[in-house]
Amino acid sequence: MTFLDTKLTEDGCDPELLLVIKSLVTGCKKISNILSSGDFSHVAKSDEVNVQGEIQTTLDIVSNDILKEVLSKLTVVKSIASEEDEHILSVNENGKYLVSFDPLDGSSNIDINGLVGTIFSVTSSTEWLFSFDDKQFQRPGGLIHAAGFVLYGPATTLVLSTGVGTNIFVLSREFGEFTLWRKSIAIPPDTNEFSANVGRQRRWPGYAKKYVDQLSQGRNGVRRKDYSFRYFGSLVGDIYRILCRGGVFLYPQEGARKSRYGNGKLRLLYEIIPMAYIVEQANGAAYADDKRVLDILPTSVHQRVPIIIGSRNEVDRYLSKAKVGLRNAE
Ligand code: P6P
Repeated sequence: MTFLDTKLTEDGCDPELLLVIKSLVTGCKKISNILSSGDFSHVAKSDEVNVQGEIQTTLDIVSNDILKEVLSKLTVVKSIASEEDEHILSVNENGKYLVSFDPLDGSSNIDINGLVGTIFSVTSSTEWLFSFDDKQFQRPGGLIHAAGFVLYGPATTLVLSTGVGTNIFVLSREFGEFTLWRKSIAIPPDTNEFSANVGRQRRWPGYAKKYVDQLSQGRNGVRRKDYSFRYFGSLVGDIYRILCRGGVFLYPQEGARKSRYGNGKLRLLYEIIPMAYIVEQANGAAYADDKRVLDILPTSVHQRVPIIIGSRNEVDRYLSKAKVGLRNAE
């Protein structure tokens, strides 16, 4: 029994759910090996554009194929939703679980040797819907059974929650498996670090602009303390830092008519719901405007939402502005 098996079994993880998680982890170990192999032939831009309108690297495609291949062998999996595929993939009509993933989040950072990762979540299937029916994935994130992400950094780390806290495992190259590194993560409720693409601030709602302006004013402004700005341009990297030492990450929706991010940039089903689950299990908070992420009912597989996520007290301060701003905008 591996370290991961032991910990998840101790946490009361259903054996069939454990099988799905282990298969995902096996796929991520393969992706990690490719990334660290030094074979940059996979980094090349393919001539493919995915459903998001983003040019895929061959590693996006390879990672997507690896995860679909390991999951397609499991009779307990009914359907798969992937960022890289327009439509869901049917696996087994009688499967118990649905799996959603972003196979290689932040892949635009590969050619600068930046942080990338795999994000996933597992939820129950719906008996009366066919395996090819997208409507199966229209379930609030609060119902998921497990969420995690693997960060391919200097070390390959697995962040995982099955509903009894959030734990961090690190891939031991010696043993070839993930060993428990940090148990029951607790995100500090306050922080002095914030994370956002402030190059897009002019497009944000007024309350979001005001919130970040006040952070930038530091001790000379109403917040009366200085803040640092940290941004990897990679959701897995920014959330991992927040889990380790606190912080708040935001990607608001953009008001400009021609902006493609009118509802935000990040995808609800396979990026934001798993991250919200992981962060809440670590005493943090995650909201899309004034709505708790895990209460939102997804309406489509590739739906985008705005997000603020991280240290709970900091998220609450943003929400107090958002609620006023949204009321005034009505
Ligand atoms: P921007 C990566 O492409 C990604 O989907 C997330 O990993 C990351 O948080 C975000 O987009 C970065 O977006 O607009 O700052 O490059």
